[in-house]
Amino acid sequence: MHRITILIAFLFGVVAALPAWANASDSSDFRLEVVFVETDGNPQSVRHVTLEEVMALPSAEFQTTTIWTEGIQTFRGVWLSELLTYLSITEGTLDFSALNEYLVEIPLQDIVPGGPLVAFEWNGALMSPRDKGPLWVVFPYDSDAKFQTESVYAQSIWQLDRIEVYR
Ligand SMILES: Nc1nc2c(c(=O)[nH]1)N[C@H]1C(S)=C(S)[C@@H](COP(=O)(O)O)O[C@H]1N2
Ligand SMILES: [Mo]
Repeated sequence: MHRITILIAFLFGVVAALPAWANASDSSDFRLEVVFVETDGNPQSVRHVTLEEVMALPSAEFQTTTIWTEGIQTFRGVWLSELLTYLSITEGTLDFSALNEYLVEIPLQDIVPGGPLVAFEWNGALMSPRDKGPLWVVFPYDSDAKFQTESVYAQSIWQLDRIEVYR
């Protein structure tokens, strides 16, 4: 084959591969799994929430430092309280788990606007699983000493992919 033919074949290959590559990096196949575990004998039910659904909810933004980063960070996302309202979750025990199977409970009474934020944007960009995304629960740590505790750090779950509701 001529060198030019090889080059053209290579370019066609690159162009053909582009859509798959773009999809892999834009988290469009991400689903947040919400499992309702009924403790009174009813069957459990599962709901899947897309990133687009989360991003369409009323959003909030704040700036804060974190123990994982250097300097002031900007987070944009949905108050966890807003997401619970969207999912009609008003009672129960809530366990949050991540891609790496890390699991933590966040007490319902602590889930208020100005508390945990389900961030989907960090410093103006979406987050890949590699940098704690696509969803990272963060708190406005600098706004109050009550957010600078080991238990709040433990509730700052990144790569969130599942919420279990026991009611
Ligand atoms: N997805 C995920 N989020 C997580 C963790 C984890 O292992 N996986 N560790 C938690 C705990 S126990 C704490 S104290 C903080 C800080 O973790 P680090 O000290 O490993 O950065 O992140 C929290 N969020
Ligand atoms: Mo921790």
